[in-house]
Amino acid sequence: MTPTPTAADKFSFGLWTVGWTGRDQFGEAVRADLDLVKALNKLAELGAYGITFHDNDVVPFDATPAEREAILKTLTDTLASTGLAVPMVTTNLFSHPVFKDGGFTSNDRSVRRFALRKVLENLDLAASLGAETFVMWGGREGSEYDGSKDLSAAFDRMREGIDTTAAYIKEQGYNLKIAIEPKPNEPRGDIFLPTVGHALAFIETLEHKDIVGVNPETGHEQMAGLNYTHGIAQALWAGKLFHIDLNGQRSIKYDQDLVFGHGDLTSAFFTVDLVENGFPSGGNKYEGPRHFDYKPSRTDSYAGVWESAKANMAMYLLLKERAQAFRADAEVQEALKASGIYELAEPTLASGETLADLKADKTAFEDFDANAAGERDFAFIRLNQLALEHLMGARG
Ligand code: 3MF
Ligand code: MG
Ligand code: MG
Repeated sequence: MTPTPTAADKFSFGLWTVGWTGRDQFGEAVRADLDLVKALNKLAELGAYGITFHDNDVVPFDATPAEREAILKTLTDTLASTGLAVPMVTTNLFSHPVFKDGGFTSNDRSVRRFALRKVLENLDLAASLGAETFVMWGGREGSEYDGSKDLSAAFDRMREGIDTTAAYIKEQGYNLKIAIEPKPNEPRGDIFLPTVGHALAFIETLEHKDIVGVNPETGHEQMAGLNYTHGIAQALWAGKLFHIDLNGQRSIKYDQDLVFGHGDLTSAFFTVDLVENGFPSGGNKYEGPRHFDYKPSRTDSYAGVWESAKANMAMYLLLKERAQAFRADAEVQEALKASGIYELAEPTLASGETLADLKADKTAFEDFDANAAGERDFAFIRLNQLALEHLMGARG
């Protein structure tokens, strides 16, 4: 039986996901435009608790102020009638030709000033809708040719753009945090801040780093051959996991944006295990939305689009059931213990122990039997087999 999602599961969807009409590099749209009211009604009916959007997913780039107001009225009315929340808002600084060399890091200063204004306008909207996270994905911030950018100046401008955005949030008293979304490439040949690690290091250089974190996406890390669970774990550990984009990716290739779990299923199991069950010995826990950022395959009609929305939530809930059963299994607990996983939480030096104490402790070095310790069987294979048996529904 597939579990039924409820608002308590905190599932949210980008409007650009179910609303993707299938236009890609090689082909035209395969589905008609999706009406805003219909999208919200359908997502609420399927069990989502929230929606997210780029400014231009809702209000066209060239809308007049009157048109903007009318569309936003429809949006707020439909949010009220469906009960859907808007936990996150983001700005499109990548579609219009003006952003072809980036927004915050375009070589053209007038474009950078325009990008900043576009972001400020959208922050006002985000705050008015009660959003708590403002995602910044710099899809066009990057280059195809290394000689086309002064890279040091580009990082200065990126820092200026994000610090100015953060300063505005504080000045206005908005309850918003910024989450930088890393991606290695696509649409630019190389995008600045390509991985979670690059973004975390960059954040440390900001004046307003207290309200800036990350929004890691499954496929973006996996496109670079990296481990998504490790990425969100490091962000969590650093207190910087403000939001997540869940989807599916099969190995290092173009950005597939598959349904969550339809890519690397084993990795998805450990992602859900971490998000739902936390670190084995405690630590920071992710409490934010379970947000899906995927693309319904262009082979499918709208019936398939709604199936894909359901599939994301079903995959998550099925993995959650299995991850909970995994942790609750006495044999797994015993295998975890045997693997030394709880020993890792014990500090290497005892509380108050000095380096002189360590040097004086002959059992740590002079009398330590490295050969005997080298023979320890951590039994990680058995532990992983137990995890996979749970994943496959073969146990409990
Ligand atoms: C691209 C993405 C983006 C971001 C979005 C901010 C269009 O691969 O993942 O989606 O998620 O711009 O949330
Ligand atoms: Mg993406
Ligand atoms: Mg994304």
